[in-house]
Amino acid sequence: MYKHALAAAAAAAFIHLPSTAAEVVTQWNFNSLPADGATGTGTTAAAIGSGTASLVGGATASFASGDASGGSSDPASGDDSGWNLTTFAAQGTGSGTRGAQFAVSTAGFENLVISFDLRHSNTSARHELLQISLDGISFSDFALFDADAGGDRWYTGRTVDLSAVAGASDNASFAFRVVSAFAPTTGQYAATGVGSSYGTSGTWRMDMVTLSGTAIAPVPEPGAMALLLAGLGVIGTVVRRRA
Ligand SMILES: [Ca+2]
Ligand SMILES: [Ca+2]
Repeated sequence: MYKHALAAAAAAAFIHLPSTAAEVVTQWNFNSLPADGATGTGTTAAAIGSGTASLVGGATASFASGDASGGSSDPASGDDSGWNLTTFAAQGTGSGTRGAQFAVSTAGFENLVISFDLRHSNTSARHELLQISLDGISFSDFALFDADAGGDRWYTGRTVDLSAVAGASDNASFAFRVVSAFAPTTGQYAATGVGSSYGTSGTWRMDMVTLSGTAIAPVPEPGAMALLLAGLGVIGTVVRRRA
């Protein structure tokens, strides 16, 4: 019994096992803090962690209910807002240029996953591009989503896995965008609603924009590693002598 306790205590002292559980690095829920009972007010400040949400390409935004039209995945009730984007590009122009940008440092994290909810109005663009940037300046297309179930409804849990993207991890300059895009091969925006026509005043309402990851395990310094090995050797000697 004693030798097991000794070994456990020694191991705990020398070995710090890193956690591999995914955790939220930064999340936006767009809800007022403190809650004010009005979904028409909200915030672009991160609810968890830190980062900067901004509009790109001439898009404008207000706040509107995150519960309407089936609701986002936000568990908040009573004051659940979404970030309501509009003023999109004219038909046939500006694919991949208008929407929202989120700058988040991934310093200390790897195995990154981005997820978000997006409600498409009927006259909004049916296709959304997720773009990523490793320097916070130049963005490249990473994933295209299609709101193929129609408009005036939420698409929850849009997800991209960045674990295979070299340079996304541990990067203080990381950023991503969600922007409207032409339907593939057409050079035109498709309206989300069946029978609807695309219009620049269509809306995209965002909620639960989340970057998750796992903490990067610290690399032991050579001195610490030597100490660890020496400690394990001592434990082994003690255990053998007491056996
Ligand atoms: Ca509010
Ligand atoms: Ca919300």
